[in-house]
Amino acid sequence: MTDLTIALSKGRILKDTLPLLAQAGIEPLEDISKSRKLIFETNQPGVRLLVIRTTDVPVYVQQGAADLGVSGKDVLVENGAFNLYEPLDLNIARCRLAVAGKSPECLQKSRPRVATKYVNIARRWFAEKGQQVDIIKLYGSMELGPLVGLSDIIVDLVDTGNTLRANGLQPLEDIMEISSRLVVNQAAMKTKHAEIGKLVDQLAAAVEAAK
Ligand code: PRT
Ligand code: MG
Repeated sequence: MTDLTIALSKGRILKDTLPLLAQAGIEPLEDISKSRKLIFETNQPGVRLLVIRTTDVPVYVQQGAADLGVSGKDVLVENGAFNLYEPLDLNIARCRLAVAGKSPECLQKSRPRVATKYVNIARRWFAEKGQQVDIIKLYGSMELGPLVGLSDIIVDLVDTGNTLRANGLQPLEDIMEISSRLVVNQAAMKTKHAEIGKLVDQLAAAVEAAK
């Protein structure tokens, strides 16, 4: 069997990915959540899992250090999905990317300041609307921005809306629906076509079964 390396996003995506992989017949030999290791062997000889930061997954797959990966669509759109195929929507870790603020009036400001880690998506979104904005790059906790006067609005992921509500914010505009995607290195898709094709089919069946 050809070796296959699969890059998984640690955190919330991982939790939803493991059951799909198990359905496709791939199970780590030890409990990932109880380990500090970064590489895990699986019940399938030659198939190993890397557990890394979600923003690093596309990089590993683009560079060919992993053959496949699981990445949030937000990360793929923000950073660009060069040298990658995206054959399957895994329908997990679903949420939406939205503009949020204290009130709808925040959007009416002539040049609102936007705090976000999604600077490329935000820049594009407001440019397409013809709205001038100042983008402030943050690495997390965007919700704090409007509360302390750092920004007028934010662009962030929203699921239940609880985090926004807890901070006195509300969603103002939806930018895009987000879920996690299977990504495949383009060269690996050719050289390991049979193995990867089989895995994609098995994962697609697991996604359907989970619906
Ligand atoms: O820790 P690290 O910096 O590496 O990354 P991270 O903390 O962003 O990773 P993690 O584990 O949170 O996973 C991030 C990925 O999960 C994102 O890239 C999305 O693809 C996906 N995802 C799905 C989400 C959410 N749903 C989500 N709700 N990522 C983050 N959130 C956060 C959101 O930023 C906000 O703070 O949850 C809060 C909103 O949730 P609600 O339910 O209160 O609305
Ligand atoms: Mg986190």
